Amino acid sequence: MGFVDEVKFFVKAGDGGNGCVSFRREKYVPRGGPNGGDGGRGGSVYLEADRGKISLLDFRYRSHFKAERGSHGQGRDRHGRSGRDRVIRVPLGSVVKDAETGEILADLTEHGQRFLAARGGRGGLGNSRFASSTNRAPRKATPGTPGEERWLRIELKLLADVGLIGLPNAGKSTLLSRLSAANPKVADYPFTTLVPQLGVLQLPYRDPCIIADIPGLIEGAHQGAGLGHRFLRHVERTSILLHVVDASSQESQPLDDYLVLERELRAYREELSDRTRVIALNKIDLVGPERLAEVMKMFADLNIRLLPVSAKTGEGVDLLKETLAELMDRSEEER
Ligand SMILES: Nc1nc2c(ncn2[C@@H]2O[C@H](COP(=O)(O)OP(=O)(O)OP(=O)(O)O)[C@@H](O)[C@H]2O)c(=O)[nH]1
Ligand SMILES: [Mg+2]
Repeated sequence: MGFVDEVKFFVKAGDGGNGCVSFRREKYVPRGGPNGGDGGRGGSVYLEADRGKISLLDFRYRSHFKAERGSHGQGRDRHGRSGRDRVIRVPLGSVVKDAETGEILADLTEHGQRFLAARGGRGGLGNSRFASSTNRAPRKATPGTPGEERWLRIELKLLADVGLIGLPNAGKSTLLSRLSAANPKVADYPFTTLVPQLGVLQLPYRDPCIIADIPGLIEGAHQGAGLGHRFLRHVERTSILLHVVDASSQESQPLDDYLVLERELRAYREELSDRTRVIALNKIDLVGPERLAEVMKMFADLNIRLLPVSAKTGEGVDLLKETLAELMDRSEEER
């Protein structure tokens, strides 16, 4: 499938190496002093956000990650080598939790941002550290401390500016391919899109706008109907929700579809109800001008930006792009 957005895995940092007990042995020095070196530090395990990663797929093949242990100290005051750190690359938007308590430990949203997942153990001290005027030949050294270990969870919440939502077949993926260079699968059956897709909308004189297309939602999604509502997680952080409604369906269906979607959004997260919204009234190429006027009237009371488009022919798409650009500017000002 290529897209994994929830994983559980185990991290174990390297143990510290032990300190060493050793004494000098030289021909003409009868009682050589202590020369046991310290143990090396154990390697740590880090998670690092990487914009090149789009999913947590790597974790499907591997659930245990270990950093190298520190080497033990040796005679002649040789300290043990430190263990190498282990860096696990994760996608931007990775929310790291303690798998046992559910506590959020980190939210990795910027490229290069790191989280220390398990700290390496400290190296033990060699016996040369314990020499004193009263004890010139200490037989004491300390062991290294164990590296930290724990179970973690990552829940990926994609970072996008605009979230495309709608019933199956509304034309979300077709619209994404119009707005961006993305080439998602499009077909005339429901649930064509099974996992979220990202596209980049290039706007003149502005930062590119990232659009997330998620699988279609149906009534009862919050109770598990269809593919359920878990993919809504990926629009949680978007500043704009772009509703795609099929304008070509009969009677009051376009408005009913919209209302179903809104109910599902609310059932998922109440906070989503005050997110900026735009409605793309799609498939207008299938609708005559009179019916279009009728459908638009149904939405009039909602007081939400309504844009008639055809994702298929491209009609209205430029105006939609401009509207998104304007709303993006506004949401940046508000921030
Ligand atoms: N006539 C017409 N057909 C459209 C338009 N937009 C999409 N379609 C068709 O509608 C069907 C569904 O389109 P998709 O883009 O796959 O719909 P979706 O909302 O992504 O569907 P799911 O991924 O299943 O949720 C396809 O057969 C498209 O060709 C449009 O503007 N006009
Ligand atoms: Mg789709």
